[in-house]
Amino acid sequence: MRVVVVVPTYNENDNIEVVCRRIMAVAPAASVLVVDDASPDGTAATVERLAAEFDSISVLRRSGKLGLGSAYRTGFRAAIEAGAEICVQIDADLSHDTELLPALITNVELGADLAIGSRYVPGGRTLDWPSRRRRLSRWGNRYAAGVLGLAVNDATSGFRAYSAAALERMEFETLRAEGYGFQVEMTYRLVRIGGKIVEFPITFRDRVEGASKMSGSIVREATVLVARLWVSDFRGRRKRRAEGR
Ligand SMILES: Nc1nc2c(ncn2[C@@H]2O[C@H](COP(=O)(O)OP(=O)(O)OP(=O)(O)O)[C@@H](O)[C@H]2O)c(=O)[nH]1
Ligand SMILES: [Mg+2]
Repeated sequence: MRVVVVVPTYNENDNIEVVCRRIMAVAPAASVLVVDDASPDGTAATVERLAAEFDSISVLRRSGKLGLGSAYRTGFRAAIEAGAEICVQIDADLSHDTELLPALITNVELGADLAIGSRYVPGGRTLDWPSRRRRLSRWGNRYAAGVLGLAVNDATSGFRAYSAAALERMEFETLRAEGYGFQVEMTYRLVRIGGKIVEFPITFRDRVEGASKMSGSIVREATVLVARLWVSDFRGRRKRRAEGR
């Protein structure tokens, strides 16, 4: 199946060449689409240099820092238009193990609508994160899964593969969240349309180069979003009950 790996970047010049080369090494048949938000550190120029070497690497330059969620929405649409049947998500900061890309892709080829590289299934791990950050991620996941009734252990993971058909069915472009909320909202929407999710264990490593874009506003966005999804779910259930369905 045709695979496009979408890599969102903001100031990842110290990482992007390594991650692109690693992807090409483990998944030579895939294409890489970097979605760069006018990174001041020249990330897009580095990708253009790589694109001259590899036909299957390209960069989509956006005008400014418009957010992770919208970078993926734009990237998925461009990938599907270019013929992708599977759209992969991976961070540019080498936190995700590119060696596991073939496993992500195979899971979708075998029928999953979404394959998640998960830190919170047996065998999954997070290395080098300070305990505060670890707790935030763990509790964020418990909160989202508990409130929304998602049978998913790592709904905030950004290492995933979707079937393009499922992305279309879930109308991904109507979603609005940006940070971790984006991953949760996508997972929730996929569950609601009856999509099939497979999780498998990964080891997540903290970034070595570059700065994190994680912020208080991203955590707030995700917290409010989960509550909002719960309210709309509750209203939907009440309405269906009242209509006797
Ligand atoms: N295009 C684009 N990419 C972004 C934006 N914000 C973050 N990214 C990229 O999204 C990926 C994940 O961002 P990180 O800063 O690593 O965030 P994180 O992994 O949640 O946090 P850390 O673990 O602290 O690094 C990286 O490849 C970033 O460069 C954005 O606004 N636009
Ligand atoms: Mg990161």
